[in-house]
Amino acid sequence: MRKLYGRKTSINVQKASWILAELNLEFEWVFKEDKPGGLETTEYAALNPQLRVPTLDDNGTIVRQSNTIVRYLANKYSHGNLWPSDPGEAAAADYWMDWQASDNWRNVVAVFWNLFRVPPEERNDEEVAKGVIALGKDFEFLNGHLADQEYVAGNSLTMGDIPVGAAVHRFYALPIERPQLPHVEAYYARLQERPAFCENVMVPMP
Ligand SMILES: N[C@@H](CCC(=O)N[C@@H](CS)C(=O)NCC(=O)O)C(=O)O
Repeated sequence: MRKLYGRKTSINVQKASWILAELNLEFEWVFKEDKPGGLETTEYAALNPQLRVPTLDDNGTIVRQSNTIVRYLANKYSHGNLWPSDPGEAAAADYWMDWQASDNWRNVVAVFWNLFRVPPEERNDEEVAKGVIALGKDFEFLNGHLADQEYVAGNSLTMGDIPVGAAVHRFYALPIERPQLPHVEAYYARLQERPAFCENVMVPMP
């Protein structure tokens, strides 16, 4: 049986459940409705020593790290589709996955963590302000890239869109000021035409 360990409100878990749904792969949820924490059990540590979600158990193959899960599923179940058969296109998809997990992620965390995870009296307003500016620049960069193509690696959905689409949703869900980004907005609207995106990513913020 295929199992996905994680909460529906975690952006990293959303990537995994979105691609599973996109590929029509059945799975059983473990911890679906849990709040953050509660992962510190010896059983879970054996699956994910870092005590993080998501973890995928694909019929006995244990896969950790959200973007690794996306690559694994695309490679195993979607060659020539979500996993582009052209190596250059696959590299473009990979590039945007790495952009999300490195450059963009640290700015999302700076804002999200301060606004939603730390008590108001401990909030670092300077970090939030810097993060909001950095996020605006991040998505202006994506906006320029999407000016003449519909998805991050061309004109069809690939694995690259899974992390980036989840990050775009998180960006628009944050209570912050944003620049006008017509191409990102069109991309976000395009993703919302996909039931798998709506059901797995467009869930209320924690
Ligand atoms: N780089 C990891 C990050 C995983 C991560 O930090 N997950 C968070 C949720 S977004 C987590 O497990 N937090 C502890 C918890 O939810 O209890 C990935 O992409 O999978």
